[in-house]
Amino acid sequence: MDAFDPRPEDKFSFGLWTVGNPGRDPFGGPVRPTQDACEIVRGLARCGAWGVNLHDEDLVPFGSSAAERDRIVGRFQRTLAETGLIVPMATTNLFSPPIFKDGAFTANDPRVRAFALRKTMDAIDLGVELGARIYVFWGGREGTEADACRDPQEALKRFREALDFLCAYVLDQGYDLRFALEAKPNEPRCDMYLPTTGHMLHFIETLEHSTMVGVNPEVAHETMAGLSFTHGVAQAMEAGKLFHIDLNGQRIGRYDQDLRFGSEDLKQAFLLVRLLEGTAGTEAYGGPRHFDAHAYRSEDVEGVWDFARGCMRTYNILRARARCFDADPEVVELRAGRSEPEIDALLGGGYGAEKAAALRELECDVDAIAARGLRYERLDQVMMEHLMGVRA
Ligand code: GCO
Ligand code: MN
Ligand code: MN
Repeated sequence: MDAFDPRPEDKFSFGLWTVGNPGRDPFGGPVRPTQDACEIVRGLARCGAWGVNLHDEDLVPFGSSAAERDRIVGRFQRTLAETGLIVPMATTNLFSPPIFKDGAFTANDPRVRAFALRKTMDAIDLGVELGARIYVFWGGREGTEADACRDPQEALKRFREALDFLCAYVLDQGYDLRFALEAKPNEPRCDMYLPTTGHMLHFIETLEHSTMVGVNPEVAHETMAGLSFTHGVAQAMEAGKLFHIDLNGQRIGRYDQDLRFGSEDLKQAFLLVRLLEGTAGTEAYGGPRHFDAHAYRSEDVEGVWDFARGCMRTYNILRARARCFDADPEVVELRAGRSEPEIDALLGGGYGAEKAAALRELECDVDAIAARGLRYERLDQVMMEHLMGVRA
């Protein structure tokens, strides 16, 4: 045990499908045995995790009878009570069953869309029964290869209709549940609808019950698109829409790698943890820190727990490094803004004719301002030295 080992107050969670991933890929079958869901919960508790998330089918196999479902759920609930783990988030598998090969909520066949709604209502009931307060929607197969198969505007309308329906279902049942939409640019489809967190943030504003819907951004997904994950997350936080987050590791330009958190993109991971923890003085994120990642295919079950501990330790180490960085007097000085209250007053609080006139009168030595060095090289190097552990 050391200061970086996870504790329940760190709010770390894993999906059953993450540590339960048997190492299957498009080129080869499983390399690890399928672990029983209750065993996974016990393993997570031993590692210091706080929560476990699931798709309906991770726990209750597709096509189970009602009696079978209740038996499985009862056993799972007993294991949760025994270990103290909670289920903060649940979601629906709308991508594995072959019926969803053309998408679920956006599929052209209305019977597929109806089945998707029905499956999601059942999965919401299951999630709520297990205590989930957040419900994730990842548009697994909502996309195309043959793009002429449907008008992409129609796809958005269908997606909206489905979410409006499901929000109303949740309200009708009196459930205390919020939705979090997860974007991904491609994979498994050639192009997915609503490919980035930015697309999602706008789409949410078009929903009937938009206040109960936020985002679940994933490191890998935004990085696949070559975007700054930290900036996307910051936009979601600023809008009060960061309801959940999927942490993992990813290199730009690759398939969805879902690697151990921080293993490939340490600088971005540092900036992300700094943002989430608010070490620079901004408001911290209070929700679950969920790892949507899996162990290398080289690993046996013991290696899976090395992977899980690694995700959580890296997060805690980065949090400690970010605190040191933001408390460093040199950093405080390098980041100090130039405050000129009179100009700030002109810039803030909206337009006014007098302000416009005052702005026109303001003295601005453009050459002197342009000639001033900003010392961002030094700032970034100091950050790197904190990150590399040579500055305390
Ligand atoms: C992926 C996604 C999924 C979702 C999960 C929960 O690329 O496979 O990240 O893992 O996060 O289905 O919605
Ligand atoms: Mn993913
Ligand atoms: Mn994900």
